[in-house]
Amino acid sequence: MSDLVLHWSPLSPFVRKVMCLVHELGLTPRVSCVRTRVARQEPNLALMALNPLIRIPTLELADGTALYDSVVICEYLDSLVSDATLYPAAGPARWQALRWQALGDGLCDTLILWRHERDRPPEQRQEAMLRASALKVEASLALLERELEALDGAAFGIGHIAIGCALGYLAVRFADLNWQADWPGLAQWHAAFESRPASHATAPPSA
Ligand SMILES: N[C@@H](CCC(=O)N[C@@H](CS)C(=O)NCC(=O)O)C(=O)O
Repeated sequence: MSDLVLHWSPLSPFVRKVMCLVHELGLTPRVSCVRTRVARQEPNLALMALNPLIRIPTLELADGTALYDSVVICEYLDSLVSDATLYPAAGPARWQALRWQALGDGLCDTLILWRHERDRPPEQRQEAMLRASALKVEASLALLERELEALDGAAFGIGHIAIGCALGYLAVRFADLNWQADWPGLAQWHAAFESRPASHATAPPSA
C-alpha cells in the first residue's frame, strides 16, 4: 500500500530526479504518482493548498505534511532506507555530491528559463537573456566534461542523478543543440546513466 503521494509530471527534470531515487531505493510500492499540471500563468489552486509556490515535485506524507522542493524530498526518501548509499555520510565526498546536485539542478533552472525565453514571439525575446543562458549551459557542460574522472571515481549517488536528469532534459528539450557532438565524453557518461534500470524507468518521453 502506498503511503506517499507525489505530484508528478512526465517532463519535469526535478520530478525525474525524485523518481530516480524512488527506483534506486526500491520505494516504488510506497509512492503513488498523481499527474499535476503547473502552468505559470494559470495557478493550480489545489496544489497551492499544499505548496504555496505551486511547484512540482511536491510530496504528500501520510500525516498530511507536504514536502518540497526536490532537494528536501530526495533527502527524505533517502532517510526511509536504512542501508541507502546515495548520500556520502560526511567529509569532502558529501560536499562534492551536494555540489554536483546543485549544478544539475541549476542547469535545469537555466534550461527552463532559456526555453521560456526562446518560445516567446520573436519581438518579445530578450537576446541578452538567450545569450546568457547559452553561455551558462556551455560553461556547465565544459565543467562536467572536465570532471568526468571525478564523477566516475565517486560512488553513484545524488550528484550523478541530478546531473543525469539535467542532461536528459537537455537532450529532450534542446535536441537541436546537438551538445553530444561537442562534449563526447559527457555524452558517453550520460548514455551510461540512461542505461541504469532506474533511469530507464523514469526516462522523459521525447518532447
Ligand atoms: N527548486 C525546485 C524547482 C522545481 C520546479 O521548478 N518545478 C517546475 C516544473 S519542472 C515547476 O513546478 N514550475 C512551475 C512554476 O515555477 O510556476 C525543485 O528542486 O523542486
